[in-house]
Amino acid sequence: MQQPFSPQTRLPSEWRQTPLTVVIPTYNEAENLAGISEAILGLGLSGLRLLIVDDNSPDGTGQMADDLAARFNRNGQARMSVLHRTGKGGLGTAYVAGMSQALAEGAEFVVQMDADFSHSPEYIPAMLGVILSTGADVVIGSRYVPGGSLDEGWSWWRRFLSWWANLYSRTLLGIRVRDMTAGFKLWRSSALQEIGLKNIRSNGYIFQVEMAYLCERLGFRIIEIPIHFEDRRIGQSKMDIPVKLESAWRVWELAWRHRKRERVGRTNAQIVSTDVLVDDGMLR
Ligand SMILES: Nc1nc2c(ncn2[C@@H]2O[C@H](COP(=O)(O)OP(=O)(O)O)[C@@H](O)[C@H]2O)c(=O)[nH]1
Ligand SMILES: [Mg+2]
Repeated sequence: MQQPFSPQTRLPSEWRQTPLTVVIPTYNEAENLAGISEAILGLGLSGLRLLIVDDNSPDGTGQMADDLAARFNRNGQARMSVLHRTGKGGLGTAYVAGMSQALAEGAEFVVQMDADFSHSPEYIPAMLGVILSTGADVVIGSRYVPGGSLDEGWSWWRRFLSWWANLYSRTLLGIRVRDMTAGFKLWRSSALQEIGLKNIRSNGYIFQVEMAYLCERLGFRIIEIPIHFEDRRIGQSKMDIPVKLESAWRVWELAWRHRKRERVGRTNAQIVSTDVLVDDGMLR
């Protein structure tokens, strides 16, 4: 099947200057950090800043991030920064801290992604092209829209778990986003402000579900673009079985907690997926 858009999207030069902060939470990612930082900062997006949120990783990821930042920030540039937290506080609170800092520093757009190359940096220009050309509130790198795919190495059991988690949370929350647990997203800053990061309590996978749910509750314009999701290149997943199980009952809890959040003067969320995308990442 033909890819509905090219990951190596070329953007007009003024779009490349868009103030955009990529937030990556890390816990024991020393083996991935240099590679992912170089790939992201090498995309040729002059407005892009990289923010690492490290939880005092025992493998020294935090120190390595400082060293990389010193290298990338030579000549008075501010391309990379590091937020150090004192201990493993979970993915959700790491994102809330990192996104809050990005907003405070004036980012117009914020990308969230893993450090482990599951989310290929090559999609970032395409996601930026889509959000700028459509005015969407959020672009989701989705495994479950036409053209999206999962690592061939995933066992049937992992596929089943991911499929089931999606079906369960979509049905229970009554929402239409296809990839509810997607961790690769590009946010318009105004959308994060409207969500109110201080209202987010979830950690683990449920953080992604909570954010997706609020996007629909608040009537956002959501675009899912297809990605190929690679298994992490090096190291182990930090998401263990208890985190996964906790997510299941937390879906109920977040449905209750956000029951009064309204769409402010908007009709239903508009959810668009790839069938309207053309080769260069722009919408028809
Ligand atoms: N700062 C911080 N990062 C975390 C924590 N847990 C996971 N991460 C990072 O969050 C990202 C997603 O975790 P990962 O293990 O790849 O989850 P998976 O892709 O679902 O297997 C990776 O970059 C991890 O290093 C945490 O407690 N604190
Ligand atoms: Mg990962």
